Amino acid sequence: MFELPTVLRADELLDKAFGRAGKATTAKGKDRATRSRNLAVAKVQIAGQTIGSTLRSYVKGFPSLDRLPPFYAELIDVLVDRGRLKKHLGAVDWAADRAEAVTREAVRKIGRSELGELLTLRKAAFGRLASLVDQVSGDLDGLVEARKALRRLPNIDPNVPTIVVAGYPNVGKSAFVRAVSTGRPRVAEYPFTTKGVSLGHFERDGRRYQIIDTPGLLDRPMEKRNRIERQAIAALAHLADVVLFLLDPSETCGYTIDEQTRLLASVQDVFRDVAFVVVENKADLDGPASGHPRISAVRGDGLNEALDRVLERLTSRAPGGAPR
Ligand SMILES: Nc1nc2c(ncn2[C@@H]2O[C@H](COP(=O)(O)OP(=O)(O)O)[C@@H](O)[C@H]2O)c(=O)[nH]1
Ligand SMILES: [Mg+2]
Repeated sequence: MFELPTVLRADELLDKAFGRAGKATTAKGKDRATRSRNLAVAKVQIAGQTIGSTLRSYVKGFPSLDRLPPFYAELIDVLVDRGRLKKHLGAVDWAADRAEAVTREAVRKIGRSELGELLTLRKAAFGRLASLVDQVSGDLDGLVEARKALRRLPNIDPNVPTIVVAGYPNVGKSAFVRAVSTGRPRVAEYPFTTKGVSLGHFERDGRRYQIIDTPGLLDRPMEKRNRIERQAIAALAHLADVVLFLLDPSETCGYTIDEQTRLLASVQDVFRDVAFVVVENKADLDGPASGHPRISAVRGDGLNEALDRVLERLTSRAPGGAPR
């Protein structure tokens, strides 16, 4: 989801900075002393600026956590400790400032130095830069880990109206998502289920909608959830504009209609502020009628009508009744 900079660990950053500085082998100047002094200045500047600008790019490259859409903010809270991430970024920002200050100071000193002091001063500057980077090495490790976690977030657009599909396993959720979305739904990694989310898109009247199925999250009783799953579900609640709940009255899914109705009630309890549309799938098979619209995801019966109902609920939920 997030394009985050590759974060170097402390030793890698020092290799990069001092490696670049080492490539400078000559400098201009009217005499040998000036050339040597200018070369020492160049080496310190290259090393210091590489460290400063690299560290700075990490601070700029991480998403500003306070301004994220609630869906992502909630997910990120489960994946990384936001307080610690802030602390890591603060430390790295401080080190970038210090690297620039150390560099300026060393350059000034070297500019006024005698030929005999150049090597000592240059080495002292390198030593100070190295110890600065070492001081934030734990923070850089923290950023490396945070980046790994954040990159795994699914690419779901919180600004596109979103339908979340729920219901017991084998009621036909995947079949439905496949039947109504254009092309094959993409399966995106979702950090909380082994199967990922399947994400489909469709268009109606020139507007784009996304429909997602989250295997493992909204397909069994809510009571049995651990804390992390609860938070993943809470994140989904921010994202969902409508929940489409599928029942399977044929019970070929392996769950009785009573069990399915109980699951519906418990999902409704979690998604309190979200509109629900309930439909019965597998209309091509025998089963008791329950008064909900009947569809068949595999045969295609009633799919457009089901989507119409969903879109009605979407529009009626928007502020002032205006389509969003
Ligand atoms: N007869 C019939 N079978 C269906 C229908 N929709 C899904 N199925 C079947 O039910 C099984 C489970 O479907 P799937 O979409 O994987 O369910 P999910 O676990 O809820 O995603 C598969 O064998 C599907 O072919 C339907 O409308 N009619
Ligand atoms: Mg499925």
